[in-house]
Amino acid sequence: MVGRWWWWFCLLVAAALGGASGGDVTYDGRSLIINGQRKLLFSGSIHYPRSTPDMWPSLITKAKIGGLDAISTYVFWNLHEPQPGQYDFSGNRDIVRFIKEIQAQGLYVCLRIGPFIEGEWTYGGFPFWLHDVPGIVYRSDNEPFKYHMQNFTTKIVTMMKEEKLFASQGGPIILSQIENEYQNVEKAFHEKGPPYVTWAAAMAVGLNTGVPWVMCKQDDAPDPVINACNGMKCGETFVGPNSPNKPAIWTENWTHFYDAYGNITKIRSAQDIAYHTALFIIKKNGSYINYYMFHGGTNFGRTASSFILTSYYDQAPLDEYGLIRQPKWGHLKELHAAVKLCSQTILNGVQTNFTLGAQQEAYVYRGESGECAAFLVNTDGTNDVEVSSQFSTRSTQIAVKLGSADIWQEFNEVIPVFNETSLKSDSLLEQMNTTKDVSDYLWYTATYEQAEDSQAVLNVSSLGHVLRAFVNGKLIGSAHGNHKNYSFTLESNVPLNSGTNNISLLSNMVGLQDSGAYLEKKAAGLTSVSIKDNQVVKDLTNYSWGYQVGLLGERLELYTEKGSSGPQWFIFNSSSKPLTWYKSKFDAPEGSDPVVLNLRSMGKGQAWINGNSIGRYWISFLTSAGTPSQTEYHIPRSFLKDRDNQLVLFEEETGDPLGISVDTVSITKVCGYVSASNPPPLISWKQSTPNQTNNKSLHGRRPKVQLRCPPKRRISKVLFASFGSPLGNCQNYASGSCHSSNSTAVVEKACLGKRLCTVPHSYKKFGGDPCPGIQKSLLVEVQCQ
Ligand SMILES: *[C@@H]1O[C@H](CO)[C@@H](O)[C@H](O)[C@H]1NC(C)=O
Ligand SMILES: *[C@@H]1O[C@H](CO)[C@@H](O)[C@H](O)[C@H]1NC(C)=O
Ligand SMILES: *[C@@H]1O[C@H](CO)[C@@H](O)[C@H](O)[C@H]1NC(C)=O
Ligand SMILES: *[C@@H]1O[C@H](CO)[C@@H](O)[C@H](O)[C@H]1NC(C)=O
Ligand SMILES: *[C@@H]1O[C@H](CO)[C@@H](O)[C@H](O)[C@H]1NC(C)=O
Ligand SMILES: *[C@@H]1O[C@H](CO)[C@@H](O)[C@H](O)[C@H]1NC(C)=O
Ligand SMILES: *[C@@H]1O[C@H](CO)[C@@H](O)[C@H](O)[C@H]1NC(C)=O
Ligand SMILES: *[C@@H]1O[C@H](CO)[C@@H](O)[C@H](O)[C@H]1NC(C)=O
Ligand SMILES: *[C@@H]1O[C@H](CO)[C@@H](O)[C@H](O)[C@H]1NC(C)=O
Ligand SMILES: *[C@@H]1O[C@H](CO)[C@@H](O)[C@H](O)[C@H]1NC(C)=O
Ligand SMILES: *[C@@H]1O[C@H](CO)[C@@H](O)[C@H](O)[C@H]1NC(C)=O
Ligand SMILES: CC(=O)N[C@H]1CO[C@H](CO)[C@@H](O)[C@@H]1O
Repeated sequence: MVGRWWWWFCLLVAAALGGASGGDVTYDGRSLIINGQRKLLFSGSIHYPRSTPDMWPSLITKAKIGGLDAISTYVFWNLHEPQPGQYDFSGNRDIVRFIKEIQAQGLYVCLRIGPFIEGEWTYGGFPFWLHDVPGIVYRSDNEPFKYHMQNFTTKIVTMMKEEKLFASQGGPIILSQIENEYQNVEKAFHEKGPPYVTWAAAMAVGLNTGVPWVMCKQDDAPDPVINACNGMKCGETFVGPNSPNKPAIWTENWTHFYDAYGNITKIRSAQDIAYHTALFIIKKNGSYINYYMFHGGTNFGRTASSFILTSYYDQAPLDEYGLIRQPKWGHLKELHAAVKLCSQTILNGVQTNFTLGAQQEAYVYRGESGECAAFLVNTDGTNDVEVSSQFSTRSTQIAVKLGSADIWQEFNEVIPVFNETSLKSDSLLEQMNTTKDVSDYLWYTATYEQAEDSQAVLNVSSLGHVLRAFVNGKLIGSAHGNHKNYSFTLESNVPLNSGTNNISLLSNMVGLQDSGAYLEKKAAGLTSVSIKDNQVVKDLTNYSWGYQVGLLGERLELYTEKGSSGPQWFIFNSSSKPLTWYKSKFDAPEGSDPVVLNLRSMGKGQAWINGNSIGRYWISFLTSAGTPSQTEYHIPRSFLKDRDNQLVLFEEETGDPLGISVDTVSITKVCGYVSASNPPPLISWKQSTPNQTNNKSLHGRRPKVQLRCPPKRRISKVLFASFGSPLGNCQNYASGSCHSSNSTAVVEKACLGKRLCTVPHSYKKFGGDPCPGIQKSLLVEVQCQ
């Protein structure tokens, strides 16, 4: 998609800048109106529980410098109300603190209450206790559900009002969301769907927040609720507001796409995001664009939904750790700055458009006093037009190796047997209904009598997600589903002893499902078990089963300070067994670079630092390229002390903890590229003939390469510099046939020892034209140290 681009041009700037707090918020067919003024707003999603409170200020600052006007967040019901009527707003659940931090930095807030949020968040944000409310049918015209939805929505709105956080009260919240992409499931609820939409809208509006509500992906959102678009290409796909006096709002312009275990990250280019954003403004009269995500962060603990990676939207403009990701962040920043300069003309002017070429169009906005703004759009997706770009390379350095056996201790999880379990049933129980989601794990145990030793085949079907089968204490097989299909079967040879055999099947969930209709009816766990012995199949599905919810290590809270200092631990035994807890200690790496736990040598499990879960890990689930989806797991700095940090792991497979290291992450290289025809020549025209281009092209800015190392780092080395016709791009380059021999010397002089430097694309600077008649580019990569 390199070929598509937009460019802008703005005359007689009528910039109106204002503070972000307070004021009446209304809207018309063009935009939100704040304090009587139309607004063209860029927003970005940052979810408070996917980072830590000490990270919030810098994430918000980087969003603001990147040109955002607003931060959008969901509200996470299952974090806030883990039990009915018991609320938790501590630590990274402190939504009021998060919103006040945004306010302090002068940005607006879009509060997406839901309270169904999907969001790749376990159970779509619903607390699991809803499952046991008698007669409940989620997200439909159902009294028990509506009661609890209203109860929680009211709780949040009341809290916000008490803290005076709505714009109508002088606060930063300018927009709220009720429900989430309901139209996707509405049909499944038949006649219970439409009245629910009407009810949800009226309930929300009745809470009198003084600011507008939106429903995303709900084309028939009832007045005065605004229908909004979600997706990657709202500039092409949005059907438009359902009333001429509602503005076009894009609540989720996906900056990337979420990742599941086994998936290869699909990168969405900066140019593609910016192109579709510009298109939405131009073609759909868009006036509010939210990037989903601007910062993704981390699914700590058990908060990821089924099969979703612990790392969330690492490819967003701010990466998982909050580091700026180039070129995405910088390219969007330029778009924002460009649009901002002309936003009043765009919002209040009259648009005309005309053709410049087969696939090039110009869109011109003219204001009342003659000011105008133009966008040039190239829809040609095939012809390569390289946009000037800045790249950064992130790398990890090993800080602490945990490779010596004497720093580790272990605890072998006990495999339960039938007669030691307290919960019994004559059938295979549904997993979530049995665990109530207090643990990922449920043991199904049985005994099996056998006349003589034999080789049999165990056959288990599961609705999800992972199974490890043990017979007489030995692992005989494992199997798992995937993000597309949670179901799977396990078929495994099993040696049976004469007499009583102990069958212990560990069924393991990797987060609850976050989407779809009738979530309350979803099922997981085992659905059939049989043993085939001597061609005779014995069906054990309706059989005497004993259950254990969770692990012994969980009951002992081995991951807490207290549990990890208990007497259960033994010295490390290098012959690793499945289902083993490991613990060790390490000192925090010096400095302030983000810290990760590199679990490259492990299989699957969960990790805790000083009692805080840093999430599930799954190294052994390989992508089609044969690599793990994620090996580095974020340890927020605030989880660490200077010395003696307690690391506890529960490993389900036979991982080797001696291969683990604690690493730091930093931007070590930055690269810039610019070519002569770049930026594309801006056009000017006479106001009387707007469809005529003046063939005298104007360069708005002199092309240059700008290099910027992260804070506290300086340019220590020029890795590559070529003024001429370098081949490739920042990710893969080489010198071309034309190359100024002065390239490296010129860049070294301009850049070495500096944090920031600029190298103009100019013959003079390089001591002359190295190859007249050939179009020149400049590509520079430097090391930051
Ligand atoms: C919400 O429910 C709780 C108990 O579950 C109750 O104490 C509270 O009054 C309810 N709030 C509203 C606004 O209905
Ligand atoms: C994972 O990859 C598969 C195969 O390419 C694709 O069908 C699926 O949509 C991907 N899932 C996610 C969550 O990216
Ligand atoms: C955008 O707004 C203009 C002026 O109000 C209107 O003529 C045009 O139809 C709108 N375009 C879309 C796609 O709604
Ligand atoms: C002007 O814009 C409209 C709406 O996007 C489009 O249908 C039309 O083809 C455009 N005209 C030109 C000349 O680009
Ligand atoms: C379980 O069965 C074994 C023998 O199969 C027996 O030794 C043990 O006492 C039983 N445990 C319980 C709790 O019944
Ligand atoms: C959950 O368990 C209860 C009884 O324990 C049963 O009545 C109900 O049908 C079960 N629900 C599901 C979805 O299995
Ligand atoms: C395993 O069990 C399933 C479900 O009962 C059955 O469909 C399948 O044929 C069985 N496979 C074997 C090899 O017995
Ligand atoms: C089954 O478990 C019981 C209780 O732990 C144990 O006494 C017995 O030896 C086990 N049987 C086999 C064949 O391992
Ligand atoms: C999911 O996997 C199960 C077991 O492998 C298989 O029977 C089923 O057909 C699959 N479902 C889909 C939708 O692919
Ligand atoms: C725009 O161009 C067309 C043909 O190229 C011409 O007929 C028309 O007069 C022009 N419009 C203006 C306002 O100059
Ligand atoms: C390098 O710069 C010097 C002047 O500073 C100039 O004479 C020379 O031609 C330049 N070399 C190239 C290859 O451009
Ligand atoms: C990756 C992905 O699912 N992209 C989707 C984004 O949304 C557009 C429509 O808005 C779809 O066409 C894409 O497939």
